[in-house]
Amino acid sequence: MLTRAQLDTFQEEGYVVLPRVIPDTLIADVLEELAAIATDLVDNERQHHPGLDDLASLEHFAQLIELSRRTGKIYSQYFDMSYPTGVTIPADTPINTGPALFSFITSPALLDCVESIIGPEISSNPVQHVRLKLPEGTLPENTTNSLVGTVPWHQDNGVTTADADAANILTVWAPITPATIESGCLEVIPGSHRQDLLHHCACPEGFAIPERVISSLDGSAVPLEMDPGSVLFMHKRTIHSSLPNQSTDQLRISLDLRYNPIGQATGRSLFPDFVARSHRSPELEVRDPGEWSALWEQTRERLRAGVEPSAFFRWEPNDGMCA
Ligand SMILES: O=C(O)CCC(=O)C(=O)O
Repeated sequence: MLTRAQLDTFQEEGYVVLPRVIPDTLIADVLEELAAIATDLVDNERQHHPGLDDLASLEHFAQLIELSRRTGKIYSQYFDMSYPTGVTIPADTPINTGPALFSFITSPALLDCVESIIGPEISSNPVQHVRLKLPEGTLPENTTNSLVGTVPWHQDNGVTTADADAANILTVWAPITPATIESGCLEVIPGSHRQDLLHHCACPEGFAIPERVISSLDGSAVPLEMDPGSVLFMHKRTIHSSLPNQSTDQLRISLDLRYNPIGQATGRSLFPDFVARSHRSPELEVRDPGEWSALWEQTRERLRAGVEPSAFFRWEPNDGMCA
């Protein structure tokens, strides 16, 4: 639950960070789940590239960093709990909908906080990611994949479709490893949620608010260093971005989740939402991680059939407003 003072901060600043929300055991479970994926990946790559045999002596995530550096490949999709947006995907596109992630999304301590902000009828919004931000020096050249690199300035309202503009979508961001200025924490512009939705322009990472617009705004960016267990709650129009990971050997691992009141549009209607908590109709709550996983499997089948980018993006790449 948020205190009155914490709720006031959320209203005033457009965000609030709460320490020690998520139990250590849950953080450990998520780390273990991700480490197992990393190990499988490395084992699989070693079978095809005997030159990678020495990786076996490294710790799981060090193996992944070194694997990415040596192969120049991006492995983010194996860890993410969403599919790529706006594209038709192949049948073998991986996704990570493991039970530890499900336990995190539905964690009672987290949902108590979410309830304080959006009320007791809570849907898990499918705009969600697992990010393993690689050290800059190990990123393949010209990488623009924001699951492993930086994220430019944006409002989350700008990454959902316009049908959800009236929805009360809350962003929840949680570090699984320490998020520091060095490892590439988030930065936010306090009070920026009072802006309307700003125009986002096409950029290599997707869509972003141009730097010239950011520098003309009142208020400067605040980096949010956070420890695992703490949680950031953020308004959908709060302007934010994330810094590069300037460490040499640390993965910055985080989850970004979203929730909205049951029945409201999610802004990504091709992806599955589910009832995470309902006081009114508890029988609607999804409690089985397998059920959640199946929803995403069914989604993959739909995406294989072909998608229109407009089903995901509100901005036109060449709309004449970004020159
Ligand atoms: O985790 C990050 O680096 C960026 C996350 C973000 O911008 C978001 O969740 O909207």
